[in-house]
Amino acid sequence: MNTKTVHTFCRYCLASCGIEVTVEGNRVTKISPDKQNPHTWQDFCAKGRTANQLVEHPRRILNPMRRVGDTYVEATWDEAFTDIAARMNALIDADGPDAIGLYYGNPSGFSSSNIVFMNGWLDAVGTNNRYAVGSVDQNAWHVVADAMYGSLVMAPVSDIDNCDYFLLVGTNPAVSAWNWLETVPGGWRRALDRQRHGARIVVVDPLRTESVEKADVHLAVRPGQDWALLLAMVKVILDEGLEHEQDCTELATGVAELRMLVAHADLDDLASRCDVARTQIERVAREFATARAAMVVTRTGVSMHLGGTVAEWLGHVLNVITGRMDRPGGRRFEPGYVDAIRLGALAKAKPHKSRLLDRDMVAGAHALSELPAEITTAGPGQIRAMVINCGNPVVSGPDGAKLDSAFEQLDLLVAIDLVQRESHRHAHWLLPAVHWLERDDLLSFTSAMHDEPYVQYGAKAVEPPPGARQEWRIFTDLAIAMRKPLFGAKGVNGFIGATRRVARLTRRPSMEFGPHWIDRLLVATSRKFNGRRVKWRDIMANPHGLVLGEREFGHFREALRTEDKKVHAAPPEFVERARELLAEPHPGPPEGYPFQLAGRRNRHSMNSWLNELPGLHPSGKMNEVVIHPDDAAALGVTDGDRVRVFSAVGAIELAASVDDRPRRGVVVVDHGWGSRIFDPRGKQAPESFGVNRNLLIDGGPVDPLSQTSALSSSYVGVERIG
Ligand SMILES: Nc1nc2c(c(=O)[nH]1)N[C@H]1C(S)=C(S)[C@@H](COP(=O)(O)OP(=O)(O)OC[C@H]3O[C@@H](n4cnc5c(=O)[nH]c(N)nc54)[C@H](O)[C@@H]3O)O[C@H]1N2
Ligand SMILES: Nc1nc2c(c(=O)[nH]1)N[C@H]1C(S)=C(S)[C@@H](COP(=O)(O)OP(=O)(O)OC[C@H]3O[C@@H](n4cnc5c(=O)[nH]c(N)nc54)[C@H](O)[C@@H]3O)O[C@H]1N2
Ligand code: SF4
Ligand SMILES: [Mo]
Repeated sequence: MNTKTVHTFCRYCLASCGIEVTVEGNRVTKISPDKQNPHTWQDFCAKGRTANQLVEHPRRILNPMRRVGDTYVEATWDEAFTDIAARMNALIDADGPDAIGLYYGNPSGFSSSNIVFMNGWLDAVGTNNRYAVGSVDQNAWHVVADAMYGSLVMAPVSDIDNCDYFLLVGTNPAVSAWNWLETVPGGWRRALDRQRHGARIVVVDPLRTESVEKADVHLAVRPGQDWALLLAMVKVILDEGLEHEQDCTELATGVAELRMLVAHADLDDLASRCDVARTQIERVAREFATARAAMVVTRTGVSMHLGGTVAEWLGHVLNVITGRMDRPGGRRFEPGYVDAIRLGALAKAKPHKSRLLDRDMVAGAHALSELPAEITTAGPGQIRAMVINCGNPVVSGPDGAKLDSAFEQLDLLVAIDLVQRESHRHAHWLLPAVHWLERDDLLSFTSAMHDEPYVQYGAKAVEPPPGARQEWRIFTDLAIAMRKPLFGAKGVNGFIGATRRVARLTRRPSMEFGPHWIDRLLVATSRKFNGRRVKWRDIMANPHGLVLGEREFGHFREALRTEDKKVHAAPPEFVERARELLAEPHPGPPEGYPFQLAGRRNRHSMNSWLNELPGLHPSGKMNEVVIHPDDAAALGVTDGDRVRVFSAVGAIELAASVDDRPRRGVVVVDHGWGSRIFDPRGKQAPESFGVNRNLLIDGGPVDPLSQTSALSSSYVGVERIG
């Protein structure tokens, strides 16, 4: 049999590990780390190693499937587009374009073309009902980047190898691989290497995580109270004059407002809110401010709370006021070969206020927590049809039961995915997607997130099943079938049709308009490194990836998009929200729900998927609720007992694991479990792995700035069953 080796990179998470794929015929037989990759193989993990198991998933959707009663039958793409287009157009004719809604999830960002063409289709339809994973993930960061640096996508990267003091807040890089909105290959390993040379690692986390175990200092913060902890550190630094003079005057504006804010805050009050000793806060603040080189990194443990944006902001403030931006060992701006900030500005969505709650969009989308009511509440603008693009919002978002029942009421639900998961239960159409092992991607939009100038072509290793299609193709064909101009630009559909005819006549598929045209254009107009622009043929000639130049400092100022070209250290809306939080009573559990529910990621799962792969999880593996021994004793719960965890909106039953990793009063249930996998082709019973802990999260309260739900700090009760 024909054997070949393909060098490409894993597209499950932003670690983007370089991999070597052995292919026999059209089957992947082995995936190993590509040690010739000059930049990104070091975080290689079992998820990448087993990626072919998803490609060959026994329940994979192989052709479009249409719901008929309680079962599905396979159909052609023509039948799918004709039916979906007719039904959507009828809804639009009757109710207007907002009758169509769309949710897109995390994997959409790992394709170079998905989101571009999805937005093209959304603009064709003209709907404002756009929902995204951001409100259960990184919105706080977008909001902060926009207000402080003038761009939603301005992502400072970690300069690990020069850092002497790591303050890691709400992140577990030992598991999640230092890759949330940045790609720092082997980031955790490199930080530990610095530690061996004298650097200190401080981790702020309510749990004693794998990262905490290696850290020098653990601050076991009360969930959702990082804002108080970080505000206290800002206060110590400003009150004691430990700030970086020059950056506080020349780089940033707003330091006077920060001083005013902290003047009103009391250290003992803040310490008691976050439940970290005042002396410990003071010590870490002083050490951080006076370290030769230091960085604060804030991630999802910070953002998934009602005060998440303020905490995210204060993390950035600490970096700014102590002179950590654009300096060795701090947070750099990597320009990348593509100017993502410029492209991001071009792609800005039209502003829109949500129909029922009158809220603005955040980063081009409305909050997932608003979606159920937007579907179930009658009136102009009600969503009647939905597309789910790479997502599992019933499991990843708040109050999954409410969203599930809303989906059931839709006139039309279309899911684009590899398999049928929980959120696709009520789908009228299942459209088969293409796995990244079967897809070419040039992820130029994330080029500024790598911690050195880098480019690699994500070559496909195998051909997709003949019935599967990439999302860009699906959105293009759907726009054509609906007779709505892709990108909202008149004439585009006709032009695409013409290129398709030329491609057929000349038998040159590349003549057809598609994402490769955009890739070529982006490379042709890319930034120069060392006076030279990378050429398409250079990229193709370097399948292991190509480091384009040195890590450079000095690009941060020029990248700022604020009008005065300064960092806005105290955006008024953040200051006001901080004052609101300061005026709130001290956090405490409501009657009947004494525990805070935190979450965790598993090295071998990717959010709500991959839990089912035999190569990653022993069969029958479930999630558990982790309870501190003192709490367990008070509840009369012992290790392995079945317990019920309940909140005002839901209840789940699972086994207890008694363990002193969480702080007292905090129970932990890993997210991403409890997503059934259906079998639309084989008609076997659905398989289920664990329970969905997000059924316990009330979607009502959100962080007003980022519209994020309290996914990691909601209150619950626990009781032993039987
Ligand atoms: N409680 C709690 N909730 C959380 C989190 C948490 O830490 N705690 N984390 C949050 C975070 S950070 C995130 S990013 C979200 C994730 O939330 P989502 O993005 O909504 O959900 P995922 O679990 O990533 O599911 C992705 C789906 O995309 C499918 N898929 C994979 N690749 C492709 C592809 O190439 N094409 C198509 N069409 N489909 C594909 C998968 O099969 C899966 O069904 O969850 C959030 N929810
Ligand atoms: N193996 C694996 N890797 C992944 C993913 C995955 O699902 N699996 N997902 C990828 C994605 S989409 C993302 S966004 C990134 C996320 O990357 P990270 O943000 O690093 O994600 P986690 O590993 O969940 O770390 C969050 C930590 O925050 C802690 N935490 C919870 N509440 C609080 C709080 O109130 N305050 C503080 N200070 N800490 C708190 C949790 O205990 C947890 O240890 O990881 C990416 N990498
Ligand atoms: S899933 Fe694992 S192998 Fe893939 S990019 Fe992330 S860390 Fe690397
Ligand atoms: Mo995420």
